[in-house]
Amino acid sequence: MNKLAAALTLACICAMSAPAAQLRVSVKDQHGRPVADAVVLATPDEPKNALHAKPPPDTVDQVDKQFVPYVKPVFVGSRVRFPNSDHIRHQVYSFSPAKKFELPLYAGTDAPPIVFDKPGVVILGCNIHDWMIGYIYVSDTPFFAKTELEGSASIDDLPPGEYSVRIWHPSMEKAEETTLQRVTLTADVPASLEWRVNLKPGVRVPRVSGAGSPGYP
Ligand SMILES: [Cu+2]
Repeated sequence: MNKLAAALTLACICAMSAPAAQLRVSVKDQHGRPVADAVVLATPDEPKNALHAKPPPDTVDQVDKQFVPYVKPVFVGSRVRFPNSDHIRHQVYSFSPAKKFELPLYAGTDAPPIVFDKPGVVILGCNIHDWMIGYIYVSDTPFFAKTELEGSASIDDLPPGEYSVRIWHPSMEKAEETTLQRVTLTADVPASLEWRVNLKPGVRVPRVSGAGSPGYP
């Protein structure tokens, strides 16, 4: 490569890497306890040229007769596979308006991927194991994250600007629209937002994982 070509290449790379902002969030419940599995959604006022040309393929596994992860946020248009890591068969379905589907009884990785092409909450169930419940949150914005066990999450590589940010959790008492917060994101300093949300008690009964759980044919 001659010097001019090298200089041009460098200029292109620099132009492409625009400064990005970071948003850190913390979610707690009415008792001040950290809330895991909350989806955080940041929507810019000005539509941004989303860098996510094609969403990466995602998976929701089935392990020990539970959906793993319990909550899975994906960008609208994403393909999701539902591998079955159990030694029994599952029949995954959803009746949710955002995506109605049913995967006939299957084992292993036999099931074809499902495309989630409409924003909204998709509640997953299994026709064989009534207690199995999981959620796919189909996001209308490419800028989202999910809180970890300590109730925190971070959305990186955001174009600077004005944003509306909301959260969603399967046990939240109020609609996600009530959680809206405004924030201005700049490239130099990470921004932080906090939420305190009321969760309905005792919605989820996690099953003990590991040996001893009986199998079904
Ligand atoms: Cu099942």
